[in-house]
Amino acid sequence: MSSPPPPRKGFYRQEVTKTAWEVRELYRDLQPVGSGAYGAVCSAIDSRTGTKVAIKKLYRPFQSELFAKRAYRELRLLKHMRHENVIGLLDVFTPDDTLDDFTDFYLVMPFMGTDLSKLMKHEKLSDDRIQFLVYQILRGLKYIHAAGIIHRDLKPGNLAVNEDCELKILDFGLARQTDSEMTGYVVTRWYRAPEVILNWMHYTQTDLDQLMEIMKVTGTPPPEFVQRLQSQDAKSYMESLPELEKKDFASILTNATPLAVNLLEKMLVLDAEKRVTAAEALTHPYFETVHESEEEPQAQLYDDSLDDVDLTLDEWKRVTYKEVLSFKPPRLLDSKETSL
Ligand code: N61
Repeated sequence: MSSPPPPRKGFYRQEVTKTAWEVRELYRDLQPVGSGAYGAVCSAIDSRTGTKVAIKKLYRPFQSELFAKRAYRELRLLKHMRHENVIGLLDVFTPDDTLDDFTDFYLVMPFMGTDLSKLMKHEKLSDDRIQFLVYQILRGLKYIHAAGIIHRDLKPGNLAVNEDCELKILDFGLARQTDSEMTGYVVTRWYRAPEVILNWMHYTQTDLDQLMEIMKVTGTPPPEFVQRLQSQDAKSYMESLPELEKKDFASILTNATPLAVNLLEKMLVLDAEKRVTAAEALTHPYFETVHESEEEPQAQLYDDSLDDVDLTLDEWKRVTYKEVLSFKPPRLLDSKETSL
């Protein structure tokens, strides 16, 4: 039996929950924090700063063209993001020496201790904290949308929060949601935007039920909305519905302040073209005490020209390897400043 080659210089090997991790020596004390079909995440300590980081190892990223495209896209997206309210990359590395050997890479980002889904289960949030959290969500979304990127799975579980109530938008996407996880009275389906449901090509009863729950509040849309729908199935379904009137939000949201109700009336509009944008919502009087236009930057446009192309596995490897090698870490900030 030949023994495995020694780890790359400056790297060490360790088994974490039955899988081999080979990471830079500066990341100490690996602890598993989550896993799924597409990858696994560990927390670690960056020994240069003593700060906690999250390291994601993608599961066999070059096992198929589809996996490779997904892995490439995640790396490119994360490399593009430099904003306090969006997850960004601190580091990316491969333990493989050459393009020919390239099989794995690891994404390093700031560690976030909890998410909004867990936070909401454990505590009742005060109005001030809700205002600060929603402000940060919209500030992050304004940045992401300016890049031309749409988050199609924005939900409390994808909103990471730390002890100081600082929030970052991310996309765990460690596994595909199964149909059964999407069925019944479950949060996994509550946050789908109506246009995401309506643009989906293979509706299940669950999707249609969810759309109905939305329209019980927003009312059914006018015919001009239905005409704009791309899919004939979606059109036929919408035309078959009895007309529903929009509910008075103040009478459903009895615990919300009048300003909050006013903002929600503008955000929860079925027709995405008539809905306020994240950038517009930030200027709403609800945020008067926290909003500062000059402090709400927009991303540069994201180049997605490779997102819809079919490359061979070797080509995906080459473009991904190039992205790994060309990564420049963000400036290491001193402890007074916030990271990324
Ligand atoms: O968040 C991602 N990937 C990601 C982000 C995005 C946008 C929000 C920019 C659209 N798209 N994609 C694909 N990956 C990721 C998320 C969480 C994670 C590791 C990777 O695990 C933790 C991160 C921080 N703290 C604890 C765990």
